[in-house]
Amino acid sequence: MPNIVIILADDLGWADLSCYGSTFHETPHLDELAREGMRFTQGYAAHSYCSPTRAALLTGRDPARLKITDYIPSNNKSGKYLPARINKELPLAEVTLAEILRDAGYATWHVGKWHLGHGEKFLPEKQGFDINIAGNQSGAPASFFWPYGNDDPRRRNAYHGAPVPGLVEGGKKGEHLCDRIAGEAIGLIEKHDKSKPFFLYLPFYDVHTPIQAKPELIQKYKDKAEKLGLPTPDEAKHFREGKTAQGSGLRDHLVFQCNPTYAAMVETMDDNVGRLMAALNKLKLAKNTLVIFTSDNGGLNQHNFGRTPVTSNAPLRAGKGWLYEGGVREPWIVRLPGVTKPGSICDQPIIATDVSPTVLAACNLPAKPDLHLDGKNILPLLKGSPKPIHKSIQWHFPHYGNTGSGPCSSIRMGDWKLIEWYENDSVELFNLATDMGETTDLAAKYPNKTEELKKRLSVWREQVDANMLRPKPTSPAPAHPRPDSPPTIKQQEDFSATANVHVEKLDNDAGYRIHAAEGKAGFALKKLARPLQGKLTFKFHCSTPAGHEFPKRWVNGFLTISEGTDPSGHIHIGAFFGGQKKLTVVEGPLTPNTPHSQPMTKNVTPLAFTVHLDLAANEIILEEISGARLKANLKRPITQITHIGYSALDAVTEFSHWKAAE
Ligand SMILES: [Ca+2]
Repeated sequence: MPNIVIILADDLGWADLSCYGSTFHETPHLDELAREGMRFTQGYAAHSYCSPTRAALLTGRDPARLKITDYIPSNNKSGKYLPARINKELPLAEVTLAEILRDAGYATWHVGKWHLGHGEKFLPEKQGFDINIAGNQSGAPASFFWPYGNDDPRRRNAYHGAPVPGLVEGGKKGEHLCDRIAGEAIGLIEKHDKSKPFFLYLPFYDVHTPIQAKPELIQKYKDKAEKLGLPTPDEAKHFREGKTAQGSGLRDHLVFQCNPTYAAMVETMDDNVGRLMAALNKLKLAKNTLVIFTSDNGGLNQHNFGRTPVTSNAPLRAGKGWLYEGGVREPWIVRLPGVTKPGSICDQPIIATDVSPTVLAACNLPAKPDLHLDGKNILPLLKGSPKPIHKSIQWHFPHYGNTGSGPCSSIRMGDWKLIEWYENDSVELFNLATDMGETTDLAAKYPNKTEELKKRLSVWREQVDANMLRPKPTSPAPAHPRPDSPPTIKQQEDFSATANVHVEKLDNDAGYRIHAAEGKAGFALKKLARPLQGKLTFKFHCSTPAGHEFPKRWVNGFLTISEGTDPSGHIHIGAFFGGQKKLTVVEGPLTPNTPHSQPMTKNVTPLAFTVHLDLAANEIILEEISGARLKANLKRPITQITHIGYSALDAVTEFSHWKAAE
């Protein structure tokens, strides 16, 4: 049975490789892989975001059937409707390709990004992988350089930028994550028990954000850009399309590739594909190894929050997060010696959902049509058949995307592609044979074709039991976003009293994340073993969890001290940032209106504070990391502190453990 290597890039666009037309990026090793195998010109991801494609690739089931139709955990935005519900993990009941191959005698290894569920229960080890290196709930590392942000709890939240497990040991300064991951994978191949075939699933974190690359390679592409007369990405971005795009619209984005840092990242990933292939050749395994290379969604051709755009998928339209071709069409290369003719090109549409049934066919293992309900075996195409494999291909996105797309579904049948937009019940129809850039909506010109595809899409949604948008509750939203009733005080793990908050304990010394109820102030307090008196110094910091989006991206974080749990006796010491940007000391229930406030130092986030308390002198000094200080006297002196904790106002805020010194 052949060894199986599936290399999945992250956010790599269709046009990002030289062999797919890039004239700026250099990808000699992937070009070589294509020369040795078959290159698909119309290969697709199963979705326009990460997690759904990963789930489909490993199960042969459509993301809509799996109820994973957005990245996990979803941005949960709503518009005219509430978004569809999603599974926040790949259910353990699903049978993955790793489980089938393990049962068939394969060694099964996961090395890289998992992003299919939070917590121990849903790790790759629970889905058929003997070994998992670097995979967890996270969609991206906090840093691409060792120790990958593992050392800095302030740079991550529960999903985005969570620590990359298993890679702190053995790393060194300057080590790039892609080099390390490929090195770990090569190590497994070198050491493996030769009596067993292996399945290596190698989902690189590259070339997802944060866009970070080796300085010498960045310089190489800066020089190249200059030589080619290319502008910087910030100069080159502008709106090109978006007139008919529905949702908040395509934002500033690149219309050609010119980002040196991204190009450098692409090259590093390409280098590592080369290293892996060299290792297979050296060990004389390449002849008996099926290698599949693709990506999980389209290239990020725009950037939220004013950051520098990354790549362009031109001539395709749009990018990551959209169901236009730029969001879903991918580089797709398959090398299977003895089956794929070197240098062959296939123009038939295929999709990531086809991977599992195809691998089984290549291994001569029985097909699992009861499991792989949506994927097809593409082995006939690999052998050179020109016949279509799919009658149609569908995508389902009942969400409000973080790159601007409104909720929609799409279907491709033959050369036709229809996108159905849910907010206003409209459709667009394109002919990809004559208009691969989806510039001209033909729905009005071809009403019969439009109706046919729309109907087929509707039948398909029924077949896969797709989750749909939900109506909004009819009750009016609260008019005034301030606490309007006494807080409900409850106990939560680690805290003797909490009110209006949900507390998440972070899995290391980062401390806690406090989710304040919408429009409310809340607190979490510990009861001290003995009251504190006299002079005290506290150190703590707070920050916005990375990846939390507006309106929850503001931080209003306070150290709270008190003689009891009654909110009227609390003293909150900390900062409003977001709209107010004020250092403050508040007595009593927390509100943004306080006399004890002064503007905080600009652009200091996360905020580290030292609080000096002198109860005898009735004095509080709040000191920012920058040295800015706010001094306050308490209106109502207190003689002792019995409770200490944190407060947050209408925000999700992360806090370190406070440290007190008498
Ligand atoms: Ca991705």
